[in-house]
Amino acid sequence: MKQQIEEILTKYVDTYGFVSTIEYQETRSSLHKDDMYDEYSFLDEYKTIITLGLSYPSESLKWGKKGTGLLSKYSYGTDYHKVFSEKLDSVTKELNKLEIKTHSSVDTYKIDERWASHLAHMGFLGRNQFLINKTYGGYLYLATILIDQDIDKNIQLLDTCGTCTKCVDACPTNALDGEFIRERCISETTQSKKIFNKDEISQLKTMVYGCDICQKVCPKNNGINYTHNTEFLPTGIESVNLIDVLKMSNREYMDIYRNNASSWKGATLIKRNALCLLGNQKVYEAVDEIKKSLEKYKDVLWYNNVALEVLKMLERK
Ligand code: B12
Ligand code: SF4
Ligand code: SF4
Repeated sequence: MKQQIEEILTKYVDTYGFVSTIEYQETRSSLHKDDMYDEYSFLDEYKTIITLGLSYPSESLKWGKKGTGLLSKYSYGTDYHKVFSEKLDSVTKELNKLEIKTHSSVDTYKIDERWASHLAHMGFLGRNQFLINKTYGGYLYLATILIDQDIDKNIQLLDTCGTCTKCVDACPTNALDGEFIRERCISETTQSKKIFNKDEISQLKTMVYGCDICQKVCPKNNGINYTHNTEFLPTGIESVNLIDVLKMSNREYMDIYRNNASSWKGATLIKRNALCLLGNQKVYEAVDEIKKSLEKYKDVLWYNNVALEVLKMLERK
């Protein structure tokens, strides 16, 4: 049975692993309490978690032009949720033909995907929080399939960070000091609909969505650049003209970004991030457009607060 399952997995994903639901539940519940994954009853019907990885290219677009902002690498090309979901559908159809009961998910379900992947020996957990695979480094999207069969894990010797602290030292907001401090992470900031303080505004300089720093500096990623999953190559929309995005209606924005992973929280969030970049890049010609957008989003507190602060920055010249 294991061999049949592995033959199916090899057809659709770059790497995979197996861990028993019991090991996942026991180890995780002893490490983490009262967080968003601290509920395990859904696992009762299943015996094994298959963890799956799809690699994405590591090459970054260069930021070079005032008035623009980049999306982070994990949102280049087509939304990985869509690409992965299609692959998961194909895998589960084939598993179901073998009379295996399945439940697949990517990113959204009740499973801590990095912890499961680490237990399944698909890679080790780095200080930058990434699941780091021997072949693909941290450039790996993760997903899981629960199955009602016992499958032994493929045991591998796992790497470690050793004495390296490059990501901890490079993180501009000290989000990796000691443990991961989510509220400090710029990636979190770019995805939060909250009132920003001046510090948070000042952190968004060239990236309009996400943050790649702790992944870029990691030596375990050196020389890794797999481009065979061509869906994840940039298509041209990853370099965002900041004034143009402010001018867009929600519909115009969605027509362009619907299939991109950065759009999941909507146009207003990206526009709010664009405001920060416009302020920090001192794009003075944006003032009129910011004022218009302020009128449009007058009821959105977390937008207003940034727009007013950025106007002060640009009008202070
Ligand atoms: C919420 C979330 C976020 C939040 C919080 C991230 C975080 N570090 O917790 C925010 C918005 C900040 C975020 C940012 C990013 N994310 Co995110 N995110 C998630 C999500 C949905 C849940 C993560 C989570 O809350 N885990 C649970 C908490 C408890 O984890 P934790 O506190 O970090 O604890 C971990 C470690 O501390 C470790 N640990 C704790 N104790 C111990 C003890 C020992 C002995 C060991 C060894 C380890 C260990 O184990 C835990 C395992 O997760 C997952 C998808 C999923 N369903 O799992 C994607 C996911 C983790 N994100 C992903 C990505 C790509 C990113 C970004 C790179 C995106 C970007 N470019 O901006 C950044 C990276 C930031 C970073 N350095 O982690 C990928 C990671 C892929 C990989 N190879 O690791 C995932 C798996 C999505 C996916 N399906 O591919 N993310
Ligand atoms: S994603 Fe950026 S802000 Fe978040 S931990 Fe990594 S380097 Fe720090
Ligand atoms: S940069 Fe160094 S410390 Fe950070 S995850 Fe990579 S190897 Fe580990």
